[in-house]
Amino acid sequence: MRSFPTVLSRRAALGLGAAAGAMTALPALAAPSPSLASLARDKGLIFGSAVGAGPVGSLTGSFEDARLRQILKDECGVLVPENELKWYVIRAAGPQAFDFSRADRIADFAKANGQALRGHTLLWHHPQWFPAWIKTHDFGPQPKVAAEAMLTEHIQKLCQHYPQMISWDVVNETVDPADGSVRNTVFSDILGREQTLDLAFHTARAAAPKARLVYNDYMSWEVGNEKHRYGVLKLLEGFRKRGTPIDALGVQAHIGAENADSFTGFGKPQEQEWRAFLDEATGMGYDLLITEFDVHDKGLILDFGPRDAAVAAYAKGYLDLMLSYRQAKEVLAWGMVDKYSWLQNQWLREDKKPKRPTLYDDNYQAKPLREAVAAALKAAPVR
Ligand code: 9MR
Repeated sequence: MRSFPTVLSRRAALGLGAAAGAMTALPALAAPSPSLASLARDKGLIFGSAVGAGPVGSLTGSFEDARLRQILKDECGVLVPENELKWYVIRAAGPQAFDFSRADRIADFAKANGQALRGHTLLWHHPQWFPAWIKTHDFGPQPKVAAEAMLTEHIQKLCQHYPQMISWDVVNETVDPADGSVRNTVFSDILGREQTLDLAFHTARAAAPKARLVYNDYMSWEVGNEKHRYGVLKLLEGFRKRGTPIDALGVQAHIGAENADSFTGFGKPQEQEWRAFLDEATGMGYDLLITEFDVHDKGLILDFGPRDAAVAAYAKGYLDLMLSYRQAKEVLAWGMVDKYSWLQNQWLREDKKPKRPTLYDDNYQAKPLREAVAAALKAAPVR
C-alpha cells in the first residue's frame, strides 16, 4: 500500500495525468526545440493546427491519439476544430438542436494547455456541406424572415459559445473555381447571395467583436487557379464597396499536386500572378492568414528521402513568399501527423501507398517539412 502514493507522485512529477490513457507508457517524444509556436511568436505570428475531435462516422479520429495530442501541445499556439464547428456536425440533429460537445473537447484541451482557438467555419457557403434536413426545411410563409433568423441565430450561438476565438472563418469557399462565380445555397436562394454573405459578416462582427473575421478559400498559386483567384478578388472588392466587415483573406494553402486523379509531380507555381493576387488583396486592406497548410505529394516517387526533401523545398518557397507579407498573421497546418491527413482519403497514389503531406510522420517524428516551416518562420520579418 505504501508504494502506491510514490508511484502516483512519480507519475505526477513526469507531468502525466491520472487519466486511463496516461497510464500507457509512451515512447520518448522528441518535438524539436524551439517550438513552432515560439518561432512564430517571435515574429508576431501565431502557429497552430487543425485537429479532429475523435472517431465518429467520417470525422477524423486523431484526437484520441495521445502522441498527436503531445505534438499539438508542444508545437501549437492555436488549435482549430477540423470539422466540429461545421453545420453538418453542430446541427446534425435538426433545426432546433445545437451540439457543441465535439468542439468543446478541443476547446477544453486548448484552454488546459494555454492555447488559443480559431473557428472554422460559420457558413460554408456551398450546398454540399449543410446537414441533410436543410434541403427540405420549410421556411414558412415568410421565408426571408425565417432564413435570416436561422442564419443569425447560428452565428450568434457559435460566437457566444466560444468567446475566446481569435479569428473566425465566417464564410468558407463560396467562390466556384470553375468560373469565379458565387455559389448558391438554401440561404442565398431565399436571401440573395451578397445579402447572405454580408449578413453573416455583420452578425459575426456584432457577436464576436474581438475576433478577426475571415473569408477563407482554396485558390492557390499553381497554374489552373486563375478563375478562382479572379472570383475571390471580385468578391473581396464587393465586400469593401458595401462596407462588409472583414479583416482578412484566409489562404488555405493546400499546395502541391493538383487535386485530381491523373496528376503527377507538383503543379506549376505562378509566382508573379500569385504576388499580384496577394498585392490586390492586401491593397484592399485585408490581412492574410495561412489557414490550412499542407503539401499534396501524390505524384512524387515513393522513396521517403527525396520525396520529403521535394515537399520541404516546395513548401519553403511558398511560405517564404507568403510570410514576406507583413499582413500575414496566422499560420495553421491542416493536421500535424501524416496518417490523419484528409489527403489520405482521396486522390490516391497509383501505388496506393500513404501520402506524406504534413509536418510529422506516422511515427511522430518531425520531417523535413517541419524544418521548412521552422526555417520560414525564422526567416520571416517581424510584424
Ligand atoms: O479535413 C476535413 C475533412 O476531414 C472533412 O471530411 C472535409 C469535409 O467536411 O473537410 C475537410 O476540411 C476542409 C476544410 O473544412 C475546408 N477547406 C478544405 C479542407 C479539406 O477538404
